[in-house]
Amino acid sequence: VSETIVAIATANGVGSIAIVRLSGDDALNVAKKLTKDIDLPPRYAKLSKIYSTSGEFLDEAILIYFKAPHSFSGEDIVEFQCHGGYIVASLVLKACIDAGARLAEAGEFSKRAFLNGKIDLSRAEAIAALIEARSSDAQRVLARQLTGELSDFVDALRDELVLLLAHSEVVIDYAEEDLPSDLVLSIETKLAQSATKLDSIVRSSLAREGLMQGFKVAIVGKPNVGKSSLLNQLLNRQRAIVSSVAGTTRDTLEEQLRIGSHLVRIVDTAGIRDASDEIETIGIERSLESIKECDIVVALFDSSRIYDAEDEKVLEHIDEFAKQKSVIYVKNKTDLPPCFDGMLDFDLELNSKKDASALVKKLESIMDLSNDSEEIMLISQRQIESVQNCSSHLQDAILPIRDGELEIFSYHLLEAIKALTSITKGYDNEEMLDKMFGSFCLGK
Ligand SMILES: Nc1nc2c(ncn2[C@@H]2O[C@H](COP(=O)(O)OP(=O)(O)O)[C@@H](O)[C@H]2O)c(=O)[nH]1
Ligand SMILES: [Mg+2]
Repeated sequence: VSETIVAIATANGVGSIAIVRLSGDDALNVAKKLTKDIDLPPRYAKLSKIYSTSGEFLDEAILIYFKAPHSFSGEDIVEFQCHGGYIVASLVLKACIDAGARLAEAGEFSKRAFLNGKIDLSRAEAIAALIEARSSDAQRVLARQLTGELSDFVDALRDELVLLLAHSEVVIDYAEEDLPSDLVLSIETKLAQSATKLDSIVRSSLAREGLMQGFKVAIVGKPNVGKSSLLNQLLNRQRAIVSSVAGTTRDTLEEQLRIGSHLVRIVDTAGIRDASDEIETIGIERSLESIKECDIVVALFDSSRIYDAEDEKVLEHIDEFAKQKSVIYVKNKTDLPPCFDGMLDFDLELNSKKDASALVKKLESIMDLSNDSEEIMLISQRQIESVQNCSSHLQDAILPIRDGELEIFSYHLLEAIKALTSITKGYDNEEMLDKMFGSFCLGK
């Protein structure tokens, strides 16, 4: 018997409708108490008056009953579509609690859906992330996961690995001789191919992290090149202090904006130079940290001043990471008489006090490239760790199978399967055994 839980499913605030959702064995009883016993056939939308447990009229609402197991959670669910706003839904919620339900914990409906086999873990994660998504990039990635793309991949690979394991378990248990060499070779190849595939999924997921988290863009350059002006221009408001005094921005400032379908987290940094005091030193360290952490670097140079040691320092710091990220080299202050004499291949020319649209366009085209990949996308640290773990055990299984150390091979393969399985569900040893005996006819 499951406790009956209740929660307001819609966001808090003024809106036309709010949904209160009950789930559990007693959901229908609770609903009947509040409606003074209406008849609720499953899957019908039924208009009814709602009363508190002391008989006070609260609201008129539409009730829908989803009979177990045909509901989101797999349990009996009743949903009240009551009037929105700040008060009505919370009164209906309270009435449900007075009638015997308890307040749901965060994620409890989804947890029950998982426990009842309605969704696997990767889908549960996708639902949770979809609700929090702040860009249509993230929505696209999550929609793919919701359709079961990752689950299907995990299940298919898992079936193959379980079969490999079954081969070796059979030999360990029933034969004293080695595996045939062509079988060893095909197992080795399968292990190596699978590990390569998993590594490439991790790599491409990390490279596209910006789709989910927002792309981190760092504006860097020596003092006074116009970094803060550029941030303000991108945000369309005076967020950062702009002044002709070098060293005005002493800390990093992060703001969010949307460019096309992308969420961007833009960071304005302290100018990179030999600092004049302790606070500026810390600010500059943070600037360097931002270069390291960002997806895209916007490197600003002042076309009205000569190329100097400070510009060179900026280039050095960028070069350290240039291979791993996109760098946009910008010649700024092009409205002033040119004086810059550095040998640099600029991607853009700007007047950061006036117009940043050329940069916006460039950023958008770089971020659009991330959307092109057909590769499976892992959306959480949990998924990434599981896949990495699986891959490393597959690699560790290669030598043992070659050397005929079947027990070590089995151990690593089993760990690989466990890691993979943890993405969608718990590891089930019974199932492995069923497969093993189902696919081999031993005649013993
Ligand atoms: N003429 C001109 N001046 C600019 C431009 N961008 C910034 N400035 C000026 O350069 C000075 C430093 O700008 P700021 O944005 O604070 O530079 P930061 O130190 O790199 O953040 C300020 O006086 C700005 O008004 C530009 O494109 N053209
Ligand atoms: Mg500044």
